[in-house]
Formats: sequence, C-alpha cells, structure tokens
Amino acid sequence: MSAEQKVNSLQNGLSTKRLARASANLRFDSSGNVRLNPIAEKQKRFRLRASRSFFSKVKNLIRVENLRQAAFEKKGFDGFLITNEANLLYFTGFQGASCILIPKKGRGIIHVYGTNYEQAKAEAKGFRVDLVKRGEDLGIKIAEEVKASKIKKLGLDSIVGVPKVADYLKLVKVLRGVAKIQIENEPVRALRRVKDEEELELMRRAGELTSEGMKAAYEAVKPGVREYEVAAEIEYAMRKKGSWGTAFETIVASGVRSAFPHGGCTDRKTKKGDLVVVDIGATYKYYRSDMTRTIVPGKPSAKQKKIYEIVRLAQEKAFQAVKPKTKARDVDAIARKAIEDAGYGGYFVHGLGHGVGLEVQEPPALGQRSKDRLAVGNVVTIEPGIYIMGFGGIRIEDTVLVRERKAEKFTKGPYTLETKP
Ligand SMILES: [Mn+2]
Repeated sequence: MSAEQKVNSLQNGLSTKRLARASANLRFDSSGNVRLNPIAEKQKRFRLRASRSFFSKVKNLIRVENLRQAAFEKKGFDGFLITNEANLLYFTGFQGASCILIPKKGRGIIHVYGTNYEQAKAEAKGFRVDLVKRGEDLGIKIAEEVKASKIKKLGLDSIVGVPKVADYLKLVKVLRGVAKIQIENEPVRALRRVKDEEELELMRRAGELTSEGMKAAYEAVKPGVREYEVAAEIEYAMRKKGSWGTAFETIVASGVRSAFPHGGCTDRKTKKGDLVVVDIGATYKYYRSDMTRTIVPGKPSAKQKKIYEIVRLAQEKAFQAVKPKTKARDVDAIARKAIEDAGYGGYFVHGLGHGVGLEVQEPPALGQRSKDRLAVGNVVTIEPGIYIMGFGGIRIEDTVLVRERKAEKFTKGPYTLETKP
C-alpha cells in the first residue's frame, strides 16, 4: 500500500477537513509504520488540550492501520482478533475490552461486557463499540461478525490462560468451514516494541517516579528495618508523586535472600552489613518502568565492594553497547564477558534484560538465545547480577531507551552500596 493510500484508509470516521489536518502531521518510520511527525509531537501538548479525543482517535486509527499493514499485507490475513490485555490497551487506550475484531476495512469492533460498556464508548475512540449482552456467547458473536465481514483467514494475537484457551477452541469449532484461524503474535509485538513519542513521554515519567521510589529506598534501608517496611516507604513515595501503581511486586530481598534474583519481600529484619536488593517499578498511564539497586545498611565489606564494582562495570559496558541494529544477545555477551573475566561467570544466572512498555516484560529480549536486534524506540532493561548462595546477591538495573547515538536512561540514581554517600 502506498503512503497516500495508507493515509486515505485512515479516513474511516474522520471528516475530510479534519483528516487533511491530521494527515499533514503524519510521517513514515523506517519500518513503514505511520507516526505523527516530530513537529506534530511538539505541538501535541497544545493540540491535546484543544482536542484530546480527536488525537486519540487518530492515534488509534494509525495503530489499527499499521496492524493491517503488518498482518494483512505481509502475512496474508484478512481479519485479526486481539485478545491480549496489553494489546487491547495499546489499540484502544482503555482497559476493559474483551476483544477487538479488525476487519479488512472500516473500524475495528470492540466487544465489551456491560460493566465497561459506557467507559469504552467514552474512551475508546475510533472503534465501533459492541455490547456483549448477559448470557450472550462471545465466540458465536465473533463468528457471526467474521462471516458478515467475509473474513477467510483470521489472525489471533495470543492465547493466555485456561479460559482463553477454551474460548479459542470454541471459536475454532464455530468457524469450521467459514474461516481459518491462526495464532500470530509478531505483528502486534513488532508495533509495540517501537515506542512513539507519546509512549516515550509516559515511560520517562514512569522512570522518574521509579527513581523517586529508589531515593526513598536509600533512606528507608537501615539495620533493624523489615523488608516490607522498606517496600511500603518506596511504594508510598511513588504513589504520592503520581504513580498509577507498581509495575510488578516490589522486591526487597535482604541478607542471604538477596541471592534469590526474584526474592520478593518478606518480614525479614535487615541486619548491619546485609546486601539488600531493591527491585522496583512505577506505572504511569499504564506504562511501566523497572529499576534495581543494591544497598548495604552500615558499612559494606571489601568483598561486597569488589563484587559491586564488577556488576556496576558490566552494567556500564552493556549500556554503552546499546545501539540500534546491535544484536540483543551481543549486549548480553558484553556484560557476561565482564563478569566472566572477573571470575564470577557462573553466578550471573539470568538474561541481561528485557523490553518494557505496557508490560514489564515484553520483547525484545536481551539474553544469550535472543534473536532480537535493537532498534530506535525500543525500551529495555540492562540488569546484570551476581548471586552467591549464603553470601548474597548484587544486581544493578536501569530502564533505557535505544536512540540513534547514545541510549537514554529513564531511571536515574547513584550507583552506591552505602545508604549515605
Ligand atoms: Mn527487570
């Protein structure tokens, strides 16, 4: 599809005059996806005030159009069903849709139960909102729409959880002889892993809130304080500054428990000289952030300092290597080599990092087996660690944006073991 055709196909539901204005602000990125151009991005704050709902409608239409390009033109689908929660949020900007059917042409159809019906109508711009009535069978409803829109090859983004598997099997049954169904995650993932300016603004804010939480952690970690008390101070600080909630369950793992990479948070009292791994994240308008620091209440030992420096250097080296077109596994390898060279290779027991966005773990993956390549607009974590049973663990993590030249850190805070520098 030509750029012009693509913009024209956004016309669904937009008046010619308004569309002309919107089209002038569109550009195409290197993957051929439609984006608002940078000047339009700059004017956005002003424009949003004037017509927030119009722009959210254009944004949603652009995203649906990009999906059509990725799934219909490149993969041969002629209909797409979105069921994954984060994907639903990505396309509609609202939480509570059951699924969206994207037909060949025209608006996507949001299916929503009564509880969320009014909110969907108010918030999910650029879609047709369809109420699923009590007792109505969603699978049959979708099948009827698939038939009506003459869809022959329906793509499906994901199947997560037992009820959804059951829905899927039912859908396959109902659509037998009508349309083929195929699970295909890549088209939506490809869109979601390259963040646009608006998403980046929200993620920057989530990073700032997370950094505020980490400041609170440095103040709260003291000998005798319990892990959950530290977590409470962190979460309170983030909430108070505007966090919509935690991006995942706060980790405050102290002493021997710090050697468990996902140590959670218990009622353990931290002791003088303990390693305390603090892994936290705030959420802002559904976008998440992820940050880890390791703190010692009291005076760190020589061994703790030595290992800390190894992890810090590995993180710094990996951060410097974050560039577009770089293989994600090469960035992992740089951190891994730094830790191996220092003699602790066997103690770095997880991948270097992962993508962050609407979900706290999403593509691309930064691990030894990753096939991903970094691209401008990816937001990823860089989080090397060394975990020694009986001694404790040290991890340092930041959420960073891949840019043309140097990557940008969204989470900011000193790299110090001591509570007071
Ligand atoms: Mn992480």
